[in-house]
Amino acid sequence: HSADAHRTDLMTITRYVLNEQSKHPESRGDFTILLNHIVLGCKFVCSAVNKAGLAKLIGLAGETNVQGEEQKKLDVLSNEVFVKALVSSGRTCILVSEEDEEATFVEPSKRGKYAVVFDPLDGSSNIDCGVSIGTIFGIYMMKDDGEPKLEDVLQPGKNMVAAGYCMYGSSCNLVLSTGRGVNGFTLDPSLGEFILTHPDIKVPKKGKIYSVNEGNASNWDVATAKFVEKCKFPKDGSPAKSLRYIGSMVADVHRTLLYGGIFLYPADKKSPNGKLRVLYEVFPMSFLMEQAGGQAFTGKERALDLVPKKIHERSPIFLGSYDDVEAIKALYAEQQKE
Ligand code: P6P
Repeated sequence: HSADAHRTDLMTITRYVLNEQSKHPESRGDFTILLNHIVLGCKFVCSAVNKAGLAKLIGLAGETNVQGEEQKKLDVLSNEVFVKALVSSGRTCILVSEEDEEATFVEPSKRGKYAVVFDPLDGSSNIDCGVSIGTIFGIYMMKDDGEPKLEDVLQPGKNMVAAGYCMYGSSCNLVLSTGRGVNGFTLDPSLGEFILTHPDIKVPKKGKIYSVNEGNASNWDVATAKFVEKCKFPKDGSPAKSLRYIGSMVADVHRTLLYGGIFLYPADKKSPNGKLRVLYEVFPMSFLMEQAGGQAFTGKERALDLVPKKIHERSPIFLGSYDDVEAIKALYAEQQKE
C-alpha cells in the first residue's frame, strides 16, 4: 500500500457501514440508511455550530434576524433537524430527544424498525464561549413490529445495537460503535464526508486523569469522596492524577476514550440520581466505553444493565479506563457493607 493509496482509498463512514452491513447477508440496508440520516444531521449541526459565533456577531443565532424574526436557538434548531432527518429516513418508529418532554411516535407510513434516543446538542450552554459541544445518540431495535410503545425505548443500554456521538470542536469528530468495537471519523469539509481517522479505538487500561466537577465535593457520598482523595493524595506512592474537567460531556468523554482516565458525574445530596440522563447521555457513552475495553458503573451496577422507568430519568455515572472504574467499584462495595 503506497502512502498515496491511503490518500485515494477513502474509507468514508458510509463505506465503513456498508462493509459492516455486508457481514449481515440478511440485512436490507435499513441501518445503513438510518445512519446516513444521522450523519446528515451531524453535518448540518456542525455547519450551524461553526457559524453560531459569526451568526451571533451579525445577529442571527438566538437573536432577532434582519426580518425581526426570533432566530431559533441552536439546540432547538438542531433538534428539529434530527427529528426531521430521522422521521424522513423511514427507518424509525419512536424517538426520544433531550429537547422534547414527550417521545415522538412516527406516523405509520414512515415507520421503520429502529428506536433512536438522542441529545441533539449536549453542552449547548458552552456555545458562546467556544467550548466543544456535541450530539449524542443511541439506537435500539423495536421490541416487536406491533404498535410502537414507550417500552421500546425503556430498554437497558445493553440492548442498544449502536451508539455514538459527534463532537463539534476544532474539527468535527464522529465516534461510532455498532457493537464490534469503536471507530472515529473526522469530517473533511472539502468533501463533506466523514473519513475514518481513528480505527478501532481502545481506551487505555489505566489512566492518569480524573474528570469531575470538584465544585460539588461538599455533597458527595463517602465512596466518591474517598476515590477523589486517592486521585489527589495516592497512598501507594504513585503520582497524583491530573484533573481535567471541560464541563461538556462529549468533550470530557472523548478525551477519556483517547487518553484514558475516569469521567464521573456522581450522585450528590442535591441530585440523588446525579445530573446526566440515562437514555441519551449515560447509555451511549457507556456503550462506547465498554466497546473500547473500558467500563461504566452507576455506583450500584453496570450502567448498561440499568432498566430505565422514565425517558428522561438520570443516573450517577463513573466511566473510563477499566482499572480506574474497578477502583471506584471497590469503594462502593465497601460503602454498601457499612
Ligand atoms: P456541571 C452540560 O450542561 C452537561 O449536560 C454535560 O454535557 C456535562 O457533562 C454536565 O452537564 C456538566 O454539568 O454540573 O458540572 O456543570
